[in-house]
Amino acid sequence: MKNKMSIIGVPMDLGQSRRGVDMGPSAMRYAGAIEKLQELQIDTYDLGDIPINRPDQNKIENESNLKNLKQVSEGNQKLAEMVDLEIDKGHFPLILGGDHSIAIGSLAGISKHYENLGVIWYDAHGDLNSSETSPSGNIHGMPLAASLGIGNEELTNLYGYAPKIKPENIVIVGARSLDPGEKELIREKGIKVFTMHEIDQMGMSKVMQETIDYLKERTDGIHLSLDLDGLDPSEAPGVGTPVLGGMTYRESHLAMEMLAEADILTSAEFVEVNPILDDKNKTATVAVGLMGSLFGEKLK
Ligand code: 6HN
Ligand code: MN
Ligand code: MN
Ligand code: MN
Repeated sequence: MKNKMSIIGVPMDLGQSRRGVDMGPSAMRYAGAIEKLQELQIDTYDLGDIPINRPDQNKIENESNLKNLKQVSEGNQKLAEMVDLEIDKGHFPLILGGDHSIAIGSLAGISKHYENLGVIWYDAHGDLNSSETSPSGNIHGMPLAASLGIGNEELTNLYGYAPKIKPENIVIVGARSLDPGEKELIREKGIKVFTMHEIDQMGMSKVMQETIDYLKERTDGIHLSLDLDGLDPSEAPGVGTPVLGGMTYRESHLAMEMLAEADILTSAEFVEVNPILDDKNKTATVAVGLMGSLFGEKLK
């Protein structure tokens, strides 16, 4: 991993319907994210938060069924520019969300730099909906599809190009809530998914080893997109769309340690931390604990 890291906060809560996830970057900073990285001898540049415009309450701006499309696109455009610039400087981008709609901007800025960007999508959900298949109209359920070039053009073509990633370069880990249209897309595109069923049967160690081996041979960079709702809500309660039966804190630590050991990541993001729904900043604290393992903290 690169020794220079740029931290970019994205206080975005417009990709879904529960307010508070815009405070995710603050919650993770409060839980000691920056200090943790510095402890690990990483040269850390905290760039602060990207400004996110709020929709005008007096005006109905939405012409599509996607909630806050304009503001979500604008925020993601700024994020893409910033991420692109940091990679140009040779820095490792670490993005703090915000709801998962921000992965559209992250991937738009990152993927410019790679022919075959790999993506590890650590999440209870597939985030593979489009305007046609979405049950909610929430853009945080669409970033992976948008990055594949599927869905509303303002999202798929963000930052002026599409697609950002290829289906064969994606691995979803921890899925346990997939909508019918998402399942169909997974089948159609042959996307690799380790559901909770496979994690239970194979164990996290084997799941991560297969993920690493699979991506290592076919990609030239790997982005980790970690949605805190991938973890079980008993250990990460501060999320907007919790789903029972998730990955444990220990399994997640192991996953992060294996990624650190393999030294394959070129960027990462931690999303969906909502301190309003949380229990004494537990979820942000879990996120920072996982960052520690991901960036090389050793137990002995
Ligand atoms: N997330 N599949 C549901 C939807 O509304 O499309 C839930 C999406 C959750 C998205 O957690 O990032
Ligand atoms: Mn560039
Ligand atoms: Mn997600
Ligand atoms: Mn999720």
